[in-house]
Amino acid sequence: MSEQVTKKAAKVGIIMGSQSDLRVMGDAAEILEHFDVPHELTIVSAHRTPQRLFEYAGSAAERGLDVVIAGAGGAAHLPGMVASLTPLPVIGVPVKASISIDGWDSILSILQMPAGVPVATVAMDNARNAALLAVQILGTADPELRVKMATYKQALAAKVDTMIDRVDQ
Ligand code: RP5
Repeated sequence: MSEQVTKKAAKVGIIMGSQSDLRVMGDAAEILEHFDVPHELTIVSAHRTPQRLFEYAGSAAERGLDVVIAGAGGAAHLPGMVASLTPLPVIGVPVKASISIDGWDSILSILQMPAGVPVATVAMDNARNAALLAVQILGTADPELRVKMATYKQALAAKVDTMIDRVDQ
């Protein structure tokens, strides 16, 4: 038997503006691994590699991706530019960059998209929520994934039950 492992085609693309965003964006990959969702992760900078951005976003749908998660900090044009170039849903993660004004630069440049080009924006540094939203989007056409999401939510509720047991007197 061949030793070659067949890698499933990615359904979710995780991209970020810089390697420095990985500390945040790595959480998205962890969640997708938990849900067994095939994904890819790479760096695409809107400002430093615009041609790569055009190629990535322009080919995302035909390569089989269903959702793109894009994280960036500062003047964070990456999610919006990707959204302008692909028919796929784009989820934006505002990353608090070290040179930021408390992250408001990232948040507003991702959140305040003009009408017609939506980016689903999650909380600052919350790539985990971006991945959960991606799983929920995929779940609309995948009953098995919906069941996994329901189980995930039950686990969240169970954690609160534990807190209640600890605190209630
Ligand atoms: C943005 O600038 C990146 O998304 C990152 O959040 C920020 C800082 O990038 P580095 O200077 O760390 O490469 O493009």
